[in-house]
Amino acid sequence: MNPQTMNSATPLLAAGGRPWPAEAAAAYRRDGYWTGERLDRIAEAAIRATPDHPAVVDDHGQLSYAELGARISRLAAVFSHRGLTDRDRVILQLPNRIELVVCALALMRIGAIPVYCLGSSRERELTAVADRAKAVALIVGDMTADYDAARVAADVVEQVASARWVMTAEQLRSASITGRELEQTYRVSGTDDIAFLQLSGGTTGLPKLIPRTHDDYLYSIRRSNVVCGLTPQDVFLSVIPAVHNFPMSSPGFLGVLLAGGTVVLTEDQLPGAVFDLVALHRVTVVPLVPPLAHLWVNHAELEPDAIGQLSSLRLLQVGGAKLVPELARRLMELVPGTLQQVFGMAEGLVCYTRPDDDADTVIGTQGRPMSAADEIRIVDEQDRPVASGHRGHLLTRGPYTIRGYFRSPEANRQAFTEDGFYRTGDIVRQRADGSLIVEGRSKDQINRGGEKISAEEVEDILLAHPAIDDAVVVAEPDEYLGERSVAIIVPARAGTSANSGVDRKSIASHLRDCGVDVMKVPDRIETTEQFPVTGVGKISRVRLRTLLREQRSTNA
Ligand code: AMP
Ligand code: DBH
Repeated sequence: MNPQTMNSATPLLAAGGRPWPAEAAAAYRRDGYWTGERLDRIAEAAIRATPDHPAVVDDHGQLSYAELGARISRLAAVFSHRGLTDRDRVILQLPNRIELVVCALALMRIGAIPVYCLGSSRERELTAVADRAKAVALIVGDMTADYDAARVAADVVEQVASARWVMTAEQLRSASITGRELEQTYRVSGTDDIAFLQLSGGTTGLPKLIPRTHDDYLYSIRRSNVVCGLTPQDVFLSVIPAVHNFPMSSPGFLGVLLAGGTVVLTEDQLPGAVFDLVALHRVTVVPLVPPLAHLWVNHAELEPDAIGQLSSLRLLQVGGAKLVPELARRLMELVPGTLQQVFGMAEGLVCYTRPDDDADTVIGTQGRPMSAADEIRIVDEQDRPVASGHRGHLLTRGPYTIRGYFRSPEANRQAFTEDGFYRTGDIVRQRADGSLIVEGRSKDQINRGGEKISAEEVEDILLAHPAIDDAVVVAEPDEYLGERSVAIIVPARAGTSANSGVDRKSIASHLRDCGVDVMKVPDRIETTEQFPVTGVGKISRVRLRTLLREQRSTNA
């Protein structure tokens, strides 16, 4: 039963990323953070203890723990039969359905490495990611009215030398149901090697790949389960796409499978339908991003009777982007005693407010690091620690925070200090009790309701437009999303009549033609003759944001 561990000379993490230094790794093992268990066995205890308990439910059906276990081993055998093997990278773009859970665990069972992509990813990003990961296959969702995922994936296979085949969600479903159940032994790498790759919201031209190991990720899940007090009675609802790090691991659907609870996945985000699901399944834990939390309070205000549907909730988690105190207060009134702020990142560090924190802490802070082994530094521009309680750049290191992105030596030089701290790009202040308050950001990123967009990536694509001479993308406040993206464009002069072809519609269609993610299309387009510059002649984003603010207040 136990998979053999391969004593490979170069684990993938060492070949393509940056492992923890041997000394740190030894300490994490010695102190019990890293336990040598495999992520794909996360549901094993519950499969044995409570085989009939519901494990995963979606909008179409459900699986007990015994069925989940059987489906994982069947699909693992199918993948193995198709030639997939240890360390093969596989792009996974699946919606909130049972097969996402089965497929991710089945791939890891044979040592293959899922690369999680969002449903909004299109050809450009999928190609870049498949290329960087040297993916051998793509597994994508069913065809919808406006997106033929299999066709786009086939185009990616054409363009990426390593990529060989595509499988759709429908094929996956039938394979995991009809495949032969074989409890096989697979040769797999050690638990300190890469289990899967997450995409970073990133600040550079293309998304970076975040390598997470079995050891580090399991620790972050185990610790999250303790902080959140998960039990087999918990019923967890993922309304946000479950491939995000937050609903996957903080404590996420994986934490719930570890605890032996029930995971409910839905593709429906409308609060009316979601409230019905909460009532139907007696949901206890829900992670939300601020825009969804906003929808919840608005819905409850319009339909006060609906509030009763939420009576089973014990933990309403909000994270991914800053929760403003006003919305936090309204949530506290909606479901008293259940709010938890979560400030985390796919690179590692996760902070929680605790269930017994006082109201001020829950409303006014983004929580404190979950582990005693999380090292936090708050520094100025020269990496010198700021005075206690002052704002500064947040750096972090610990047993579940990566030491480097996958195959990105250049990015790693900027994103990590020499002694291995990750530069989060967040500006924070720390209270005496350890709680962090997120005050802003130093990275060129737009946090669009929890979805991170790299300004540089969108700028690069805009610059390829024939009617655009120069372009800068910045965030501006949005009542609902928190932030939205604005592209400020200098239209080309020679040969084109100024402004022609630079309205949002034509730009949106240009971006779509380039295969850009749906959510990365700027929400607003502004034109200008030239950009303001800083003292050293660089384009001043700060000055651009101020100009936009001034413009808005004159227009208001
Ligand atoms: P990523 O690195 O793409 O996983 O995104 C993580 C980033 O999301 C963090 O570095 C923060 O900028 C932002 N973030 C996540 N949770 C919160 C939160 N609760 N409040 C403010 N910002 C957050
Ligand atoms: O935004 C995030 O990436 C995030 C938010 C909350 C995260 O990765 C997490 C919790 O684990």
